[in-house]
Amino acid sequence: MRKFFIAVIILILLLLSSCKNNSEVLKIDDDISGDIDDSDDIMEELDDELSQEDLEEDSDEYPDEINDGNEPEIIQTGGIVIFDNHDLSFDKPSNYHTILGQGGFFGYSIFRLNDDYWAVSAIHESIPPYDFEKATGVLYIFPTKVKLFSEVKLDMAGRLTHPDLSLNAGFGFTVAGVCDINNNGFDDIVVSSHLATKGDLYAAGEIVVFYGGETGPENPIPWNTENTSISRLSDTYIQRADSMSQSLVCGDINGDGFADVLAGGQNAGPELTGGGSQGMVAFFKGTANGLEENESWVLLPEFEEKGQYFGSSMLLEDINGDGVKDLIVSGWGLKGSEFAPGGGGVYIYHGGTDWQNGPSLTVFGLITSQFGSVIKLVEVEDKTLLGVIAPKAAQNGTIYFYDPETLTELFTVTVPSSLDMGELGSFTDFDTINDKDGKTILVAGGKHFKDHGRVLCAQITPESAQELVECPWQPETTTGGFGSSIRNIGKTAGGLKDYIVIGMPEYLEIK
Ligand SMILES: [Ca+2]
Ligand SMILES: [Ca+2]
Ligand SMILES: [Ca+2]
Repeated sequence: MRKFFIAVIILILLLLSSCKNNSEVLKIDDDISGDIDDSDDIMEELDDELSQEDLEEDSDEYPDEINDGNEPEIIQTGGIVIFDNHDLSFDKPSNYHTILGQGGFFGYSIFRLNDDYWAVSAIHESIPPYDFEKATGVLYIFPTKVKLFSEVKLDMAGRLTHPDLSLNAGFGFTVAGVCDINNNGFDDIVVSSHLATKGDLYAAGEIVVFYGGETGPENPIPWNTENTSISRLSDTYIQRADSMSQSLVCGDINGDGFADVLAGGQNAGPELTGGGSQGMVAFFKGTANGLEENESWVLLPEFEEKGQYFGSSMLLEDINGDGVKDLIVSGWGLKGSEFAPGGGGVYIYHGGTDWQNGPSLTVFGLITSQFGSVIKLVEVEDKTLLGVIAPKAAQNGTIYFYDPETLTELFTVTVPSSLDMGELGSFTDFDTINDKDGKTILVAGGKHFKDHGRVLCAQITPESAQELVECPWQPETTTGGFGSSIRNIGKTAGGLKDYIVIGMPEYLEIK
């Protein structure tokens, strides 16, 4: 455990010494919010992000040197909890299934990839586990061909790592796909390494593509570290702390049959007068030989000012039903007008328009509300809504819901004053799931709600939401940042139940 602290301290020093400036250290990760220039605060924030506080206390309590073997051992495993929709009731606890990881924030993000696979990332997991000087990150690929997701175990998963085993690269922060980038009939996946270093450019970021192939006894999952490519920004743009690939989407954007990738980096973009950048989205072209190494073109926000974090999140879906995919880009400091301070915003670029001419639709949040920190398209009854988190709007944040076709606001969701979620907690993620009667339930998490994480529930329709309550089906007490990630992963192959998976990446196991 001591080694872990030394490694973390070295990492923090590295971060502080190599970033463009102090405030930008914090913008590497969209979880680390707030414009803080004081270095004590930075240490605090980084500590928080790396979730060391609990461990630090524990290691003081049980110093390695005098542990006689009788003291409990505390290990940060991380974990996920899986619930099925037949069990989600507003008046009783549910059966649930917990999978613990092997450290490195297992459960940081959760994805449904295709009919056959779903995935969970542990962005700081090491090989071997718990050797924190070798933190490469691991993406666990789980099969959907099981009877019930409640039978899934960690050792059923295939494990993908960064092909170069790069350390502290943020591998698996997000995943896009599946897509067919080389158009060979096999599904490819795109994995972020937004903190990857290029030369002396710390956290410039890389895009790692895993090209799919045949499965068989030797290859239980279609992806492996042999068949990969790495793309990054060209010398024209690449800079320290770009954080490029913190958001990723893929699809055939130019219509040539090869799926392309758009990658966002909230600190990327040409350096502005006075320093800093506004954030940038870059287009990487798919070809028969795989994803091109560098970008072909880029998108920038409408106003030239730093601290807009354009590209912090992205979605690519057909939101107006014309058969062509549309791009949704958020920046949690985006400005709606030249002289207004940034409150965060969302740009929509409709498919078929020249995206470099600017967005078709925009919406902006209240000043300093960090609107757009998380964006997600969710199914509500038979409609798709766009949900946007503004963590600093209201005491515990606000989730705004829009008709994505027009960006008309439909309703908002906040924590009612009757629920005490604590002063610090704000919404960190959300998703929806239909219960067995077909009613849509919004599940909204706060990794600091009640200090260590809690999820709130409300029945919602395309027009309105009931008041949030603590989801009665979750465990009575929750820890480990429970609710920091939430994903409806759908059904098992051939199954009837839907499942929702909730991450608790900071979970501590006491042995
Ligand atoms: Ca392919
Ligand atoms: Ca293409
Ligand atoms: Ca469209």
